[in-house]
Amino acid sequence: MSSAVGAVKQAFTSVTGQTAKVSDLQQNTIDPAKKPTKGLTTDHGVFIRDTDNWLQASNGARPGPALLEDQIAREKIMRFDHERIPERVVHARGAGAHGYFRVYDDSASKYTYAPVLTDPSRVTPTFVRFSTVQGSKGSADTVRDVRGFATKFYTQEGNWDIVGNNIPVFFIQDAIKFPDLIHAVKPEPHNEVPQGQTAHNNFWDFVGLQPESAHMVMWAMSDRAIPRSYRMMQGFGVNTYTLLNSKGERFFVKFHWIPELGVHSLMWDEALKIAGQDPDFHRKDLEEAIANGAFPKWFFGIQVIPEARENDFDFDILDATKIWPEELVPVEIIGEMVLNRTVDEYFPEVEQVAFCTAHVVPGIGFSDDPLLQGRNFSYFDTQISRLGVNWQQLPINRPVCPVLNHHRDGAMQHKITKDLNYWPNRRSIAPPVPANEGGYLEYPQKIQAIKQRLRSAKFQEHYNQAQLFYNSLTEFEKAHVVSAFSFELSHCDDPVVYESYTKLLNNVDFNLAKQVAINVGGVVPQKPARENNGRTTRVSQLAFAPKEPTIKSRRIAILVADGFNLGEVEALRAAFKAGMATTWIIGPRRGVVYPSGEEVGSGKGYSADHHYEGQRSTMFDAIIIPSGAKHAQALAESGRTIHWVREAFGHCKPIGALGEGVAFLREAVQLPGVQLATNLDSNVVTSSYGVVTAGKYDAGSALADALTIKQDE
Ligand code: HDE
Repeated sequence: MSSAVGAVKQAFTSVTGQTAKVSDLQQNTIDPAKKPTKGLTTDHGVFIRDTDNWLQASNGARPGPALLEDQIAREKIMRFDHERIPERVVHARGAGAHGYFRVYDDSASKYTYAPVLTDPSRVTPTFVRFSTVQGSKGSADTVRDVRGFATKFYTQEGNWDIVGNNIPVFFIQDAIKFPDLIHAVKPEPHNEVPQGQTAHNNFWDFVGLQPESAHMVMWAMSDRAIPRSYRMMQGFGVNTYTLLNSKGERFFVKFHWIPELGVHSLMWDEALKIAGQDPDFHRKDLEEAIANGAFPKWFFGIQVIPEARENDFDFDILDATKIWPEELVPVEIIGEMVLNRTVDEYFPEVEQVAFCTAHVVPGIGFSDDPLLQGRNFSYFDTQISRLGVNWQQLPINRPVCPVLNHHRDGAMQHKITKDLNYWPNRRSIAPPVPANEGGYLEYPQKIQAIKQRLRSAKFQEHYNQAQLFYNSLTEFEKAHVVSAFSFELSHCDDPVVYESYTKLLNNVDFNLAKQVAINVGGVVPQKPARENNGRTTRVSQLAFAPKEPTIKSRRIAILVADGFNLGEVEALRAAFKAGMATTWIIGPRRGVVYPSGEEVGSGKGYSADHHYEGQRSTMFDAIIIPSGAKHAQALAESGRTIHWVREAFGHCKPIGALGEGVAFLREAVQLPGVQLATNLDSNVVTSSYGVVTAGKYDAGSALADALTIKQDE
């Protein structure tokens, strides 16, 4: 095993991240290393003598009929037959990790009395599950899709779940539309195609007839839907919740997660390739970062609107297809979450974790957001069919505070609760708790209403914010949106579908609609359908760049052939390690590669982690080509390595080259505009198009710094 891979594997097992929830889970964790028995047993605890041969009636020379009587074989097979549970109807594919949440101070106490949001001395354990939406459990990670970002806070007052996404708005305004939306999004019913994509007639048919989706579709066609990493995406509660303070005042609130590392995406071409090269790319990325101690971190923010300002906006603050632009309602950062522990076993933790928007704690409440109201019903209901009515007793779901009530029985009841099981009862078992002692208090909201089905007036406007979003992107982000629409609509073969969507797009942006319509054969608009309505500041991903550029947790490849400069590679590795990046040596073979001065085959070499085909440049954030005459020549003679480097350049990755490596790079990247170092004796760094080169390496020089160029630049 190569050294870097070994280090990662070793670190996986040593990460502890002990929180109250992790200790709680340990009651249910079996560690075979601690030898809980001397060996194999049945589920009822009897030692098993032979687990390889089914009991049979045989004369010993040849097999005879298998005997149904073999209770050990039967248990083994029957238990296996039922290993699967239904996958989630949406968000089936996911990855999870444990962590903790804390607030910086009590500044939110003006809005809420929930200790999880106001008590800085508390460390609240969390579990987060990230997911894609459309694909099934076995689909690829890097598909174009919305990402789920669901957080369970195990607070001392009970569990609180923010079941959010990485996009701040949603496709529909009323929960009753959800089954229609998801039927249209999912693979088409006649042939179950496509998987992990929305590039098909039914999705575009639906959203074309459903203009309230326009804003969300813009986000889904942007770079947000192909994140570089779960660790580099924002999270949003999306729905409007409420906060209640100790004076009994109510506030409307939206929840935000902002990643410490900034918001970064893959390029579409990379995403496509990684889906084949490493379908578990995001899952592994999360594990690898935690294992290396580069714990993913998000700042937690709230946007707050007091009740008195509820009607002050030209959109309805209960409409989940709208953001609250930050110029109007700033995000107040009040805390942070760190993920510091990978799971021990996927199924009991990531698969069985079950979120529910209705899980709130005192001081936090709901609003009349019609999407949220429906979600509050749906999540509990879906867990019943996925996990059974006692789903909240599962180790990953149970709170860290005590639970006592009069709910009883049901499949897989794990608790034995003594005494009376109803209220009121003569012994005062499990009495209700008054609000001043912690009982959940609903806000006494005044309601004067007519029972009816409706969309209120402000819910009828659908294009202002779709346009605001597009206007606020940089030119290259806009170009990506044009390509995404063109890809998706090209996969629709029904002209009714692509013609109607290209028509709709003109309500968002004239140029966008024109370009997409030309590309896909849609309806090319002749003039803009409406006025252009301005920009907002915190929508483009560039707005979230970290204050200090960082290489923390980035994957950097050093591309070598026999004859490379060993001293340089070792110095670079040390520099990257200090910056908490991981370095991967990619060579002509996994195993020994020979530096200059060593005879090939002498056995005295340096270990490569992968060969050129094993991990392509798509798998890395930056690549480096060190010096070494023979090595550079060997690289230049291989079509494979030239393609490897060209792809990195095409994907706008930072590329570094030194000495003779520069000549190879010139060969690979034949662009006249790219400036490369020419003097082999000089340590002066040239830098253009994200390509940084120098004649020779100067330990700690500008080169390592230059390599921190952000991916988006
Ligand atoms: Fe969900 N959603 N959803 N959703 N959702 C589910 O619950 C639903 C919506 C989100 O990692 C299901 O446990 C309705 C918005 C995430 O386990 C189900 C509506 C947002 C996850 C369900 C919505 C989400 C789910 C399926 C419209 C972003 C995965 C399995 C009213 C704020 C959680 C499950 C995990 C999962 C229903 C809309 C996020 C069926 C009815 C808006 C992250 O209950």
